[in-house]
Amino acid sequence: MKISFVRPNLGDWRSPDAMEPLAFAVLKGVTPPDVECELWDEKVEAVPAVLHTDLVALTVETYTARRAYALADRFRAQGLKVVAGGYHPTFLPQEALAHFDAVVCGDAETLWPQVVRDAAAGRLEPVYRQPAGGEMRGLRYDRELFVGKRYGRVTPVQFSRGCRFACDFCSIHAFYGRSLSHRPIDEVVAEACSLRSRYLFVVDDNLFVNSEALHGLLAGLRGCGLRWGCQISLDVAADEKLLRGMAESGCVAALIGFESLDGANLVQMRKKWNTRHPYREAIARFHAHGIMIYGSFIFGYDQDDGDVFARTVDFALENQLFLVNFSALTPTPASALYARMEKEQRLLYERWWLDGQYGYGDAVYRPRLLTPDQLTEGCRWARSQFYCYANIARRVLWPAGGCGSLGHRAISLGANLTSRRTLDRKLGRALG
Ligand code: B12
Ligand code: SF4
Repeated sequence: MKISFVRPNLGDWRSPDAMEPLAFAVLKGVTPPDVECELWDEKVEAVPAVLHTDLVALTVETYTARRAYALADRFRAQGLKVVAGGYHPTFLPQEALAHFDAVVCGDAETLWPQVVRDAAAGRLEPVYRQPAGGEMRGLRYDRELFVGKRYGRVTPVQFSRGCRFACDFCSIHAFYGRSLSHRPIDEVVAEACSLRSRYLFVVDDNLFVNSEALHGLLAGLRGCGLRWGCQISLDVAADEKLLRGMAESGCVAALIGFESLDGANLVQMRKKWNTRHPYREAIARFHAHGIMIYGSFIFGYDQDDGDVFARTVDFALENQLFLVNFSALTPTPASALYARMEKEQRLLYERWWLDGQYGYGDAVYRPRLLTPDQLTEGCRWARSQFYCYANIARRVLWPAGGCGSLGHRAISLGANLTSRRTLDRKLGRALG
């Protein structure tokens, strides 16, 4: 038997910053050894028009759903069986079943061998569902599928699943619920040390699972000679010992979800806890430890007016964030935000992710104090200001205190140029 794993991109184009799709490393790790596997990753290569295989397995996110459905329709027309997994089909299995023979909801390592057996026997069930919170001990991330493909220098690694918080816009809570689990520290450290790349990105949505787990991980990584980045909640800044541990184990950059400078917005998005950690002081503490900050901001919550864009750009520049993400608030299926927007009848599209009129980065709902066009254009303007060459040069030449090594500057320059280029290419483009 042969399985073709496929990662669709937002559309039929390549992405220069692609990292290995870890979902397939997990699936490959539990696929019976006598099954032949291949990967087609549209982020780094074109997917062939015709596949010579027995089963096609696609990973599907909300932003890639339109493209994934088109590919699935094409492969089904060739008589192939097609399976979907990942966030979007987990949230909307019925939508996906119009294009797929089977949908796997949730994490899949427990069920995948069964799916493969059922496919081989010609009796796939429409829906397989693995409950959240399964054991992560012994998970094997088999990276053989990635050999020879043109991924960037940064290699993804996973420590935990789930998040302690439940921000209303985020898909993580909808996917994992309250469950929170992490891999045994020795397994993660052994994997991290065995990778060819010294540059890692820990993909967890919030690496601050709890103090004990994080301390353990940091102690394990110390002395491994790694340089790594992560996504972590702002409250870690209150713990000097953890910050020191992050720096000593090689952390050079952290993505922090600041989301908004307005307290009422933070309350509305269920992120009030951010208000307990004044942003300027928190950022300065990271910088003092040589950890650069990638700030994530969302525009369009109910307190945002026409001034919010300039205010936020000023904040990001003044506080020497090395990268930012300025996004228009975008309700995704199954999130609390989506339910609220639907109830308030503020959505502009029935399903923006399938709508040919929607372009990446466009507003998809009616904000309170802005028009949808103001929101779309305000985000673009903010990005163009932050990523203009003069500001990139300023950040690289005069970095925040503690982040001035040659290594920091090289990472900052590379990441800024890539972000600038990628955004220019993606913004406004139709999905699919
Ligand atoms: C790293 C990451 C990225 C990286 C890219 C990753 C890469 N490999 O190239 C970067 C930074 C580029 C990125 C970009 C974006 N991302 Co992103 N990203 C992630 C993140 C943090 C980790 C992904 C990962 O490696 N997970 C570890 C693997 C092992 O888990 P997994 O993918 O969930 O796979 C398991 C199951 O889902 C399931 N499964 C998954 N696929 C399949 C397929 C089959 C056939 C089966 C059976 C099972 C299965 O089984 C797997 C093993 O148990 C996730 C959040 C998360 N925790 O997953 C967000 C996430 C996937 N991203 C998200 C988003 C929104 C984006 C962006 C659209 C953001 C933006 N506005 O631009 C972009 C563009 C995405 C794109 N497709 O091009 C959302 C998707 C939400 C949704 N409803 O779809 C997530 C969930 C973050 C969030 N908090 O909401 N992202
Ligand atoms: S802290 Fe981050 S990962 Fe956790 S729910 Fe909020 S946005 Fe999602």
